[in-house]
Amino acid sequence: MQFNVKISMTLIAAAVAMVACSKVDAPSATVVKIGHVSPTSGGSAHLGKDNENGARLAIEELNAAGVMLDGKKITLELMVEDDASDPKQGTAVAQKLVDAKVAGVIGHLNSGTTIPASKLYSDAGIPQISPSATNPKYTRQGFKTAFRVVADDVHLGSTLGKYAVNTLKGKSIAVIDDRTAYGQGVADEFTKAVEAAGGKISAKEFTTDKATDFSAILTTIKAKQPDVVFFGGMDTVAGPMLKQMKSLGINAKFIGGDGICTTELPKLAGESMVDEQVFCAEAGGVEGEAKAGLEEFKTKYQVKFNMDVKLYSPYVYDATKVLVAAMVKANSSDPVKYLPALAATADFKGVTGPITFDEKGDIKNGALTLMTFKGGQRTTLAVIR
Ligand code: ABU
Repeated sequence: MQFNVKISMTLIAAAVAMVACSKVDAPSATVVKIGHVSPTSGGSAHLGKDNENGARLAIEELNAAGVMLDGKKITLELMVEDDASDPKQGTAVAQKLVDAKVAGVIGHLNSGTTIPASKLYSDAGIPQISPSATNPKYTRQGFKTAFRVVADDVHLGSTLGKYAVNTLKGKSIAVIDDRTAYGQGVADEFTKAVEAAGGKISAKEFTTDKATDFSAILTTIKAKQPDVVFFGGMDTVAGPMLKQMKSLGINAKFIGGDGICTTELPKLAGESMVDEQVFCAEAGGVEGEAKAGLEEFKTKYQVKFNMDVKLYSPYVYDATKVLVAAMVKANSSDPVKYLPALAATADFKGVTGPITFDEKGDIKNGALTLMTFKGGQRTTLAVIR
């Protein structure tokens, strides 16, 4: 009798231990971690937060809809990191994500952090989709893990260079860049296109992505009587630059790439920015019926975060959904298994338009949206492919 009680107690203890173990193990078996990196501190923190919001919205929707892999419902967990737009911090947080064994990474925002981080993800075999880094080098390193859902600086710089000469009729075009991988790269492509279109670059100056005083370079530029000033850099620097151009009496058109093409620029430039003075291009765009999906996203974003989309959150949202769609297609979150499905992404219906990757991992037939600002609002001039 005593012997039977002992056996029963042992069996109960074993059963309790099994239940306890399964309680500890169950969540980790169903959680799939996805990394997101952007600058949420520093000068581009507002854009970094915008990107992060896009990823949060996508993950929330995917979890609510329910994602099944290999017959099990999984929970997607977003692991967010701040690279402060700094290449060294970018590789440090990339290593952190590699060590955490994330299944994929969305990011980074800047070319200067995305390119060095991509080597770490490639070495670890972790797929990465950048929603906003436009330097062409990112997808030209031969890494099978690098993807991008926006057009690159070759497309941006060449379109804007032709526009400066043929449409703005610039006769004396000054070029400034912020010496980052993005700023310098897009300025070089712009310069090539201006010269190819028969235009004249009258001045070439540079600054940094943290500078606030441009009086020396703007004074040099003023002597060349520019009618167009191109800036390769971000909105945080472009805003004060526009203010100082006005103070110095430089009444030139101001043109730049996607980094200045944000809904924040009018706030950063204040009264100094006049209607149809600034021209820029977002590295994506939709036309016709496809605009409804993007507008719906913008409304949803406004309601959830109580602010407007600043620039690239719709592209982050799409990139996150593309990554998870490839996992679903491969029925696995193991990068070895789902990477081929990701590379084969074709005609994914995103809010930013159809997404198909080419052999480098770039978006096929990517669009640009040429814009100006009127009454403090971005106004679309044309969607160009
Ligand atoms: N494409 C503009 C902002 C991000 C970057 O490429 O650095």
